[in-house]
Amino acid sequence: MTGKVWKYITEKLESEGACHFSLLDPDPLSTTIENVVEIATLAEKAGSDALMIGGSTLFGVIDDAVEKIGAAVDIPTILFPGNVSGVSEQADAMFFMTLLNSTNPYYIIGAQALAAPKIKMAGIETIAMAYLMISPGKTAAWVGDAKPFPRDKPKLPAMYAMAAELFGMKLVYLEAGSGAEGGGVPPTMIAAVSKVIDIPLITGGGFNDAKSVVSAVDAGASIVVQGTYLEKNVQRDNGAELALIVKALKEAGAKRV
Ligand code: 1GP
Repeated sequence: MTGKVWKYITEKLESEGACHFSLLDPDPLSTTIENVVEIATLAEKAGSDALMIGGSTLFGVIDDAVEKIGAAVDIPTILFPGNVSGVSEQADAMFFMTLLNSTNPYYIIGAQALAAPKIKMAGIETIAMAYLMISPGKTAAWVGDAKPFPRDKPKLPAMYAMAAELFGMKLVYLEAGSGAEGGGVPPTMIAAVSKVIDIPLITGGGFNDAKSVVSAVDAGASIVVQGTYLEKNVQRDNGAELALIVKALKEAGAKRV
């Protein structure tokens, strides 16, 4: 059954060509819930289309953060779990992810199986997503026992993305890792992967300015995720620069409608 959030995403992609998602990591060791809620409201004000909530090294329970973020915004809250600890009934939906280039079956199917009963019983909307780790991969690659694809080998994620589509997954995520250097996943890789699949491609990890975000969309990404940029900048100017980044993304997306 198609859920509300998936419908929202597909309708947005159809009418606007591309979406901007904001990643929030409510980790009490490095931030407060109040701070994350403020970033969330500024992201929404700047035009970001949805909030992803999660992280690889989640300390504590995220229910409270998801509930408070959800109460403060109208855009969807989507869980982006790094493990079973990232599941919350408070979110509008969750990316049901499999780290396909992990070397450890736990991150491909083990954690998902352990979380499945709770997710089914709670009736959380799930969006099946192939998660592909691109070098450097950062913390997520280390935690997920991944063998990140080299940045100059686009055929490797292209094959995995095709397999994901054949498995019936709804999205393919090319992840360079939060805080990745080098301006995100290379546009050549995004182009090579998006060309061989008919499902939307989402990418994140190191997209810190309008130029890299627009390059990703021009190369074929449907959704670009920013996390670190928001944490570092969005409160500085009340989201003014983020609004320009989102505007540039939408202009690039409009060319594809
Ligand atoms: C990480 O792709 C996301 O999972 C976002 O990365 O924090 O570098 O924006 P950044």
